[in-house]
Amino acid sequence: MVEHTTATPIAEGTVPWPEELVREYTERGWWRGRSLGADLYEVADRRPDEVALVDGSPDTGGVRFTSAELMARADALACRLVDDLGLRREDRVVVQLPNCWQFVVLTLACLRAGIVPVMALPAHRQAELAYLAEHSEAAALAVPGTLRGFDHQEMAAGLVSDSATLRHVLVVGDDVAPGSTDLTALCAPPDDAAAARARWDADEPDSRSVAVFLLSGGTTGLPKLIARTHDDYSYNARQSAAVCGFDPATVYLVSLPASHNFPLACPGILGALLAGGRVVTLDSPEPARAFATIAAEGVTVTAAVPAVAQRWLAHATEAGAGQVATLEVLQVGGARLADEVARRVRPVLGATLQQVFGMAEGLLNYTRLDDPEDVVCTTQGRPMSEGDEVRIVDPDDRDLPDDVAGALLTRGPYTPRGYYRAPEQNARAFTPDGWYRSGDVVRRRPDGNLVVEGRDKDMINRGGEKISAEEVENVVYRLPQVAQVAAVAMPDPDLGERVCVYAVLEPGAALTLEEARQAFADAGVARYKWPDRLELVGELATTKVGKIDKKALREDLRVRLAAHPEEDD
Ligand code: OOB
Repeated sequence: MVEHTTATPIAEGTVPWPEELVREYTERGWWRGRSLGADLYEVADRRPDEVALVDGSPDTGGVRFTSAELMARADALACRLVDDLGLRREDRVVVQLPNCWQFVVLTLACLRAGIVPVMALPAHRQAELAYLAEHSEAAALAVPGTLRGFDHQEMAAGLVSDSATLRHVLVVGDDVAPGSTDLTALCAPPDDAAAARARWDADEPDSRSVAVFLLSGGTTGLPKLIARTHDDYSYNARQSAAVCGFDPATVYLVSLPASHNFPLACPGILGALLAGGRVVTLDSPEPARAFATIAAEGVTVTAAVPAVAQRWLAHATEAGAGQVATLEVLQVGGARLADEVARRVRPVLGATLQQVFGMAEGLLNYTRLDDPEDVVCTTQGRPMSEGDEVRIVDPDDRDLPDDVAGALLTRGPYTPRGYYRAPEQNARAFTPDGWYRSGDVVRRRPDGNLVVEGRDKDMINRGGEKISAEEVENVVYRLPQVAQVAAVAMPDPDLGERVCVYAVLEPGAALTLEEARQAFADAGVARYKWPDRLELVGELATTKVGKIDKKALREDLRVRLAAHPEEDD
């Protein structure tokens, strides 16, 4: 056991917006100057007895809470986190839960108490979680007991014993080990709901303090944390809800991992609740289960990545679309949706497609529900807020005219000015006057809609999950056989992209794809980052300045795939 240290205050690591913009955002009503918990109560108080949360998953399902019940449980959990576990305002909790009602109650409890969830993914393993806990100086970790055959509770116990700050493991599951805390029990209704509420009403977190930490899409060796404040994240969810037409009749299905920005707040769980609608959680987007849940709960809107949308289209083509008759809007984002697939959404599913081009760093672009079919099927929409600033620039940061593709830079009322505790990365990813370099290559049409043409960042987008090439390369470099390595995106009909690793070996050495994947398992890295294909080569092409030429490698891969599509090592 290591000695526990006390976490340093969050504010030290965040980059605030300039004060004159804070005034402007506030004057224009974008920032409300109050906590997300207060926003949620304002809505819940108008419709306390309406069902706000339904859990549709087999393990945690059968749960339906009204708005009043949901908020009361969140307040009760907030009290217990503080009184029973000793957590304090600004303490961090790494949240690694599947989509379940406890995820929602925990998130709302954190918002009420000013405890900050760090939104990890169920797919993450020791490597990612240890880093997130350390970098955020987390005091607690919330995990499922076992999920898809993996014992998260055991992993969490190991992380706690190696960590200087982690003190608690919160578990959702039947077999809570001694030493762990049963999160479901901690989410029980309060004895005195009015008292629990009054406590947090009187002790609201500051609106400019951090509400949640999101994870960056990954271009560096280690993921970056994005500190989203109550002011900015509330606006993110409310404005999204307005643009997407969310209202009290909305029934929103969350089947993508809920800790992603898209299903969490675009408009997602928070947007649905803030619009007075209902959230239905489901722990997988598997088509048969998703369709059955849509039918059972009368789901009106949901979010998918293109890979999921394609599976749903295939399922509907085979099994019919009768079960999704209530579905009015299918949001698709996270990766480029092919125009041909986009065109099939309305005829096959009977729902309006909405393309969403967003990022955990902020900027959200949506096609609008009344846009012409051409806009909906061939563009990724336009910024949701009047406050969004977008520039499309050439390699020297000079603005480009409409219809010419260039790098997308952005600033605005819900796009933070820097990553958390990352001054070096901030110097690269943000300009001195606060523009975020998204790494996306886009073109703006004269009608204002953006078309994503590609990217200039070293990232692989595997079915919407972002993988840093550098992170993959760092793991492969641990193998003694390897002299040089480069990870590149490999085109894939189902996932859009997969991970291909090019390696130059030491003289006389050998390496198989299986051995390379084993290195990822040994390092405790999430499975979606493991290489799908290995290409052994004599040398790696370099650019004029001596950097590995990834463009040339992608072209080489295209040629190899055309010649030997099935070969994978
Ligand atoms: C969403 O957020 P992240 O942070 O996982 O990834 C952001 C990156 C973007 O920079 C872009 O490279 C890519 O994902 N992306 C898209 C896209 N939506 C995201 N590329 C092409 N077409 C799209 N429609 O992925 C995210 C966050 C909020 C809402 C929706 C997606």
